[in-house]
Amino acid sequence: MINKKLTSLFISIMIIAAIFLQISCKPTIQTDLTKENIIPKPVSVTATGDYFCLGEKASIYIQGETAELMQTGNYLAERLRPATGFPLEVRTTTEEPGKGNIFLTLSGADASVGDEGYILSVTKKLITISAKKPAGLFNGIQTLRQLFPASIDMSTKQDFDWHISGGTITDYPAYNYRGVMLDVTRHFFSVEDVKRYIDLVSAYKINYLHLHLSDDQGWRIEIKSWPNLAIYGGKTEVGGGVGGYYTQEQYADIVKYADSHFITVVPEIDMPGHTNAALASYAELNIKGKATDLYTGTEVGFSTLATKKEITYKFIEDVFGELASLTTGPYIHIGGDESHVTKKEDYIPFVERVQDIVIKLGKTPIGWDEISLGKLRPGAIAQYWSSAENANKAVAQGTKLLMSPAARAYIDMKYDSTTVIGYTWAGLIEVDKAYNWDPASLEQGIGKENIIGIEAALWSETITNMKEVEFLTFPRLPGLAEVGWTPSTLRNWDEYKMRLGNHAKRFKAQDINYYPSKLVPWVD
Ligand code: NGO
Repeated sequence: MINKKLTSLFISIMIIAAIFLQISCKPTIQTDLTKENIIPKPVSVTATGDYFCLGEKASIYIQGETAELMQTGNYLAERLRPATGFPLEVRTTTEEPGKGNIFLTLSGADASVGDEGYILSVTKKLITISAKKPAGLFNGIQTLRQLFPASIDMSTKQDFDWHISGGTITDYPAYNYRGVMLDVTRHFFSVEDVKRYIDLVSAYKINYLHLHLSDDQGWRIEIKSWPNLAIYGGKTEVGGGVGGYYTQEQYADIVKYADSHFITVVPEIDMPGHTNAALASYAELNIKGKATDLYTGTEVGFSTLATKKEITYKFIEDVFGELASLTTGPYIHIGGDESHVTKKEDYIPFVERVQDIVIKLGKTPIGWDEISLGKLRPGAIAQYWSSAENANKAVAQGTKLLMSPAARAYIDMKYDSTTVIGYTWAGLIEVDKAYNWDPASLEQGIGKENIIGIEAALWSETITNMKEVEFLTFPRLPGLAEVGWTPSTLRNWDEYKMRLGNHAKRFKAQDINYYPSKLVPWVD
């Protein structure tokens, strides 16, 4: 009798538990995958109307055992664990896992998705991301994160139904280079700051981080063969603050962290202008052999290396030699902008020789658009920022361009006249202006075939801390990331601004200090 009662009680509990589970996995919001607010907008999305529910028992399965795959699986687990509170173990497998799991695989994706593309399929049973390369899986993971409720980005456990809409996303980038530049010279930013920046920008599929490591106001990377550069030249910054520099160990740590987010670091040592910090550190680099004073102002174009002295090229070989050995990516940026006090007849052979130094080290030189005044070496890249004439000169030499037109992509510009920080020399850049342009039709004579990609540039004369970095970066960077990722035929400001409005919740979950532009219908 007692046994019978116990059995029926057990059955009732099981039924209630089953109903509860069912209810707790019922989506409370829409389940149409095509209506999700993904940024950058994917190439193709089809919906089934179904949904997947992530439960406590879910694991992340990776097919294959390479360290990079494992790292990618762990990355996803680490993103999902805090808010879900689920253990989300990462396991390897040789075949498709059972119901309720996430599956990352390097087989099954069509070759047309390329090195960075992915296919994300969500069924009631399984979430599958397939790609040709781990970078593609990582990009698929960024999309997946955006399919969960925004609370997924919170750092503490949230009570939520972690369901996502069913369907298939096939996606790959329009441009291979989607970068952001951070100027760590005018004001110095710590290793932790740079890592947070990497965290935030990688969520929008940015894959290059250009670090502007030297300028008039500071030298920010330890060079063992020329130690004074960092010790003395890194002492201060704009406004006279304490400045700082990265030791080589710290810098290597940044590069490693970026690599683990599929972001390639591009180091820049600006020359022959923008070199006062070096000229203050070593007298012999000056034309007159006398060291300059450290500089904490914001003027540009007043300094130059002694382009006719051999010691200058020894210095460059040493600096780039050390930097190349710390660089896992293909590029070294040689600057070359605004060398107003270098004579043109000195500037041209200088830039040509410096390109050769970089190439000899096995790296590819990039320089600001002025470098196209000289002969550009095969494979070199010119970064268009202000002169369409220079950009066209580069194209005429068969050189590819990295597009950073100041009036669109300089995210150190103010949003509007009331923005407290930022510059105005390239105009005010509201969120729509940063979004509403097509790199391939911006300038006459420059088409998609001439362009490797785009880069947002954040110069730091007017910003001193991460809150300010975030304010100028968000929400313009997600838009610029979409300019680089999504085919222009699929982009439209009126539709984009609705998607962007839905990212406010995500910004808040990550404590991002963003600019709440009036042009965007924010959904809190
Ligand atoms: C210019 C200049 C930088 C300034 C920046 C400020 C380039 C390539 N050189 O861009 O030194 O910091 O504008 O917006």
